[in-house]
Amino acid sequence: MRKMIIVTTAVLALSFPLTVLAMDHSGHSMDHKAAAAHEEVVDGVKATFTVQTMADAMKGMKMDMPKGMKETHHVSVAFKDAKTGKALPEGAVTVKVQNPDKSTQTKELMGMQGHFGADFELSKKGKYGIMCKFLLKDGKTRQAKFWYAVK
Ligand SMILES: [Cu+2]
Repeated sequence: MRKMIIVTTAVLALSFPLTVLAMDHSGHSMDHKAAAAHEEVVDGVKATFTVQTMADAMKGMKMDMPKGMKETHHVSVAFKDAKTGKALPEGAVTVKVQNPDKSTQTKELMGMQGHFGADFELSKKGKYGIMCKFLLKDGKTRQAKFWYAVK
């Protein structure tokens, strides 16, 4: 199934979706082995992000690069209880990327076997601001953000 692009003009803070889309994730059973791009403890939850090129992400999934794909990077995040280390696999996760030219892309991340992921177009060199908003089962909405440089 083609990925769904959530087009939203509203600011992320006001448009946090409460639903998790049911998608076909067969074949996406990988763990992203890439080094964490960012790790942050937010209000008792440890969020670990990875950013991989699509080529690397596809290799990890043993899948071929889909033709004509404009997305260049796979962004994923996994959550754990910071105290117990217990995985927190359920929730609704949105990532907003601020491009080097200040335009933005926003996507709802899909739940994929313990982590959440989506593909973004980071095709220009420069600094991307990656902002993540996540609502986990405890009913709290948390945020994390970091910079990712494309060289
Ligand atoms: Cu993934």
